[in-house]
Amino acid sequence: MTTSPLRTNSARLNESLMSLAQLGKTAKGGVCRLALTELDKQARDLVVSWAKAEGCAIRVDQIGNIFMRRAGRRTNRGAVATGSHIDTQPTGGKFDGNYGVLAGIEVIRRLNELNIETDAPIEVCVWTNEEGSRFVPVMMGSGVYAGAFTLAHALEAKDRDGISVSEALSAIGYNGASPASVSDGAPTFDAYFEAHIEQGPVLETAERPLGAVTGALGQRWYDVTITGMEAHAGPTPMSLRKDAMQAAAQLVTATRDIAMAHQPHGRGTVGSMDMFPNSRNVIPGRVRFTVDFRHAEDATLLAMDAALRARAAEISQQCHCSIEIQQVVYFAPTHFDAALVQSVRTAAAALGHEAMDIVSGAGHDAVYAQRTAPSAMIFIPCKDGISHNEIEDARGEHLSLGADVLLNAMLARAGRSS
Ligand code: HGY
Ligand code: MN
Ligand code: MN
Repeated sequence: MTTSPLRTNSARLNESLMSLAQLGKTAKGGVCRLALTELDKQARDLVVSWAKAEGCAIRVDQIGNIFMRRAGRRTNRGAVATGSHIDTQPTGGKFDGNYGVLAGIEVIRRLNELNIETDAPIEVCVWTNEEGSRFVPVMMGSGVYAGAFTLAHALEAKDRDGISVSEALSAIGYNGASPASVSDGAPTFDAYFEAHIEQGPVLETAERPLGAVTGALGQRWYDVTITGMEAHAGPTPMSLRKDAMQAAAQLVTATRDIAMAHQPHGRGTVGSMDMFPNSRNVIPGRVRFTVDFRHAEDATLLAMDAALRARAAEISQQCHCSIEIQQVVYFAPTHFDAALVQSVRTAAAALGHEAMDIVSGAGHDAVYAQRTAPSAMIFIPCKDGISHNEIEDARGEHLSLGADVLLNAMLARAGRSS
């Protein structure tokens, strides 16, 4: 006898999303809640208060990851976990990351409401600094957990004002005590699911309400520093200049050209740039900018790296400037656990929908979770495929459907004792 699939409470989920979105809300309807700021603390406190109200035990680790645990009948089984992040981009939206955490809270609320005891514990995670906007590396909390980089490397990372992760964590009171990495003894999961908006146009264009995420693009992030010579914009002949901006302009264009040469999955973005001294009648002596490369194949991502460095060497010669390229993030393309991805398709089908297989262009904490336990993601469409933008939006029926899939997939994995 197959039981009919459970449903979450869409009104309650939406209410939680809108309440959390108040913390850092912007005039344009988005959210600016950078990692480890006072606003991040308030959001963390709010989510923890909701989990405590559901009887969850709370654990905070040394990089500030929060684990909110609902007990299962068997205490010796790894938790069936879910979660995401609540830090946002400076011009972020209400749903990126926040949706995955609150869908997890809704799963716990619904299981409590239905008095369902699961075999395995259920856990909802809030991962520290997923966005990588204030502090690099990106997906920092889950990366430390999975051993992608050390706790020390993460704690010493500094923002533009020279504040370290360690100082910021202490300032908001989330410098937890429990081990932050699996290798240091952090508990491993039985499985990890993450619900997230797609942040691209594929599902909406295909008019599909659910995505079964089979994997994610690999990424390489760089800090580029170009050094020339400040000089007067008037008396300095063009042939004698060491103009760092002219060199930067060519390398920025090369970033796009390299991505375009590796379609359909190639991505190349220069998202942040500073110039010095930034005065209209001084030839720029130094330009710093970021490069974000992505691809579905690791070998191609490496070829893009080589192309960038080769082009930089040419430009350096031509412009008489030095060019330093420092790689600050690397992770290979991810393939999520096939059986767990199948459980997402099965839960979607039980709810009357055929989930569309899709590869994530964005990185997610599930990418690092997959290094430690079988992981899978559930995508829902977002309006016009727009994200990392204050106008980010998603439809209520998709938000609740994604949470329904999460609830049923997690329950199937955790097992039901009552
Ligand atoms: O950059 C990403 O893919 C994610 O939003 N951190
Ligand atoms: Mn995200
Ligand atoms: Mn994001």
